[in-house]
Amino acid sequence: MISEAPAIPGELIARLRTAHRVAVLTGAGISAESGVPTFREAQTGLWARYNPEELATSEAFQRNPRLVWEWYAWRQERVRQAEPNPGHDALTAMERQIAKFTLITQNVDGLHRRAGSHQVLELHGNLFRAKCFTEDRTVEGWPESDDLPPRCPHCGGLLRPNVVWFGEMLPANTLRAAEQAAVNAEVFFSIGTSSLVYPAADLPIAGLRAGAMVVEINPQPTPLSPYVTFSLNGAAGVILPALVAQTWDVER
Ligand code: BJW
Repeated sequence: MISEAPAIPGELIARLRTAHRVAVLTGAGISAESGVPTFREAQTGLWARYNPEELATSEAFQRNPRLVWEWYAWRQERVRQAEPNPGHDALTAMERQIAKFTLITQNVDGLHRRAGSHQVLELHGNLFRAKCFTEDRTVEGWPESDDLPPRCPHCGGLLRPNVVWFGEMLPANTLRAAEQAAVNAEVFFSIGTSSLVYPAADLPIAGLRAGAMVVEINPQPTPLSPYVTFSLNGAAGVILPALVAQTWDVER
């Protein structure tokens, strides 16, 4: 991984200084420097033999609800122990500089809000919320039990994490707001995402088609890379603070 920020293109700095509308899409890579594993990297310990793509489905939950619930409980614990990193912090600083700033995240870890970002659209839900698998209603609290997953206090159905699994619809209003932000943006950032999962992966393309300058920040190339205006190759926690400091001359 590159630890020094690559030069930030002057054209990007100039565009950001006058921009009124900026949209940012983040993925698991922005939380990697907080110690939260990315979605597609190898898991550790107990979970090393499981493939996350195969656990994040309603079929997996139906087959083995306890296993899936425990995987999410393990991830919750890792996130509780994590802190936002300089990449998250730089995005909160960027929000303060831009009149209409929208932070669209695929992450379910809540770290952007913990860092202090306000305009956050959570496309894939949140690890710390639950809903009823049977009735799909959000559930705030439930009786403690040794049987996992816990049961819905309303109907007795199994509870599941309130996240979006493969084959499920994204929250309609949130997706609509994200699409609006993408097509209205003067600058669109795609940060720390493999750009493999739709409809999130379409957002930078929608921005590009509508005339945005599209900037990718990632140590690795992705399927989006050939189309972007600028690729900044490296860690978000290194590049974003440098970009904010060079653009606005502000203390974070
Ligand atoms: C760093 C870094 C550092 C490392 N700094 N970077 C069109 C075409 C083909 C398929 C489809 C399509 N439209 C829909 C589909 C189907 C499907 C899909 O996209 N499949 C693809 C895999 C092909 N999509 C869906 O099913 C979606 N629903 C839907 O479309 O509904 C309508 C519909 C229904 C039925 C049929 C058809 C349509 C739902 C998608 C839900 C995704 N859910 C998950 C799980 C959420 C809960 C959980 O966390 O457990 O969301 S899957 C997983 O992937 C998770 C992530 O949010 C998402 C994206 O992953 P992300 O964030 O990109 O992470 P990684 O690990 O892949 O990448 C990390 C990146 O960081 C890497 O690039 C690193 O290099 C980089 N990095 N360190 C910066 N320091």
